Amino acid sequence: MNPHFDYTSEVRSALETGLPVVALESTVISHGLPFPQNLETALGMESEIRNVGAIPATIAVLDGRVQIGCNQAQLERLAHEQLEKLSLWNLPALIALEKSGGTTVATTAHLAHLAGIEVFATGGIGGVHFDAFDESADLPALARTPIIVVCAGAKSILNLHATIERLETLGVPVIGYGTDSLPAFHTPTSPHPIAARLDTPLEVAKAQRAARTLELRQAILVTNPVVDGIPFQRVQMWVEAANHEARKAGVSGKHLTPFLLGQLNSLSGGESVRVNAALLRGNAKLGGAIAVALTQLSRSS
Ligand code: PSU
Ligand code: MN
Repeated sequence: MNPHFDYTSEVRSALETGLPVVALESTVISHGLPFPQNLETALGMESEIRNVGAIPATIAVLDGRVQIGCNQAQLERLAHEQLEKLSLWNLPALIALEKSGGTTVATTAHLAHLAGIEVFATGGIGGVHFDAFDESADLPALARTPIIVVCAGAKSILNLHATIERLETLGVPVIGYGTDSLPAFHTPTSPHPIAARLDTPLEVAKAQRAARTLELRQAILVTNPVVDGIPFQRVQMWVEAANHEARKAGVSGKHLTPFLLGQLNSLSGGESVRVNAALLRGNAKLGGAIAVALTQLSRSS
């Protein structure tokens, strides 16, 4: 048992008895979505996972303790309070200072794997920004953390071409779930072809087993197209305007992603947040189904 971890009793017993568990990140609650959609979506993702027979474990840091699973009151804190964005570069210091915050994809993947969780669902991974030298810690974390990450592709605020090239360089297995092109978060398709396609949770579970048996250290990145998305060109227009605003306002570093998402929300009249919430729920549901398939595979072998 890691001395920094606090488990909810539900998640602890699920992990001990080998029930399917899906990790969820919390930066999307603390920084990615506005209140009250952030809380509604956090609860909605948890129920999608339960509905398919798995246990959700939202991961966050509260008062310096790593939470493996959050209860309702803890989710409310993440949704209401002004908290830190916890990436790997500030995690140890903020734990030392007993701070609280939402964990990014990089941090959540690392902590979930350490807790013995095999599947993690999120919205969009971080990647390569248009701003020179700004590359998310999510990419190298995916390169060294053997966990399944279900996402809707990379956020449309990123340089998608550079992001997919970087994933290839890092040797991260990228799967199109029922698609042959990289989903672009708010949009189900993009002009970028994807390396491999799988169509069922069982196929993904088998790919994960193969990756582990072959001793790959990378995550398996399952990209799941949003069902009721926004056309690529329209999102691109908003993204260009948002990036322009960011440069004008001099926003950079860890503030850039939340700033751009906020800009998209106002430019789209709330449409981007609606789609963001919908894709998060869809990814949670698929993560749940994959976790269940993994358990079934383990039992049958
Ligand atoms: N996707 C969203 N909202 C978010 C994020 C992703 O729809 O808030 C977060 C994730 O936690 C991701 C992080 O890991 O943004 C990437 O931030 P950065 O580019 O600073 O690494
Ligand atoms: Mn960054």
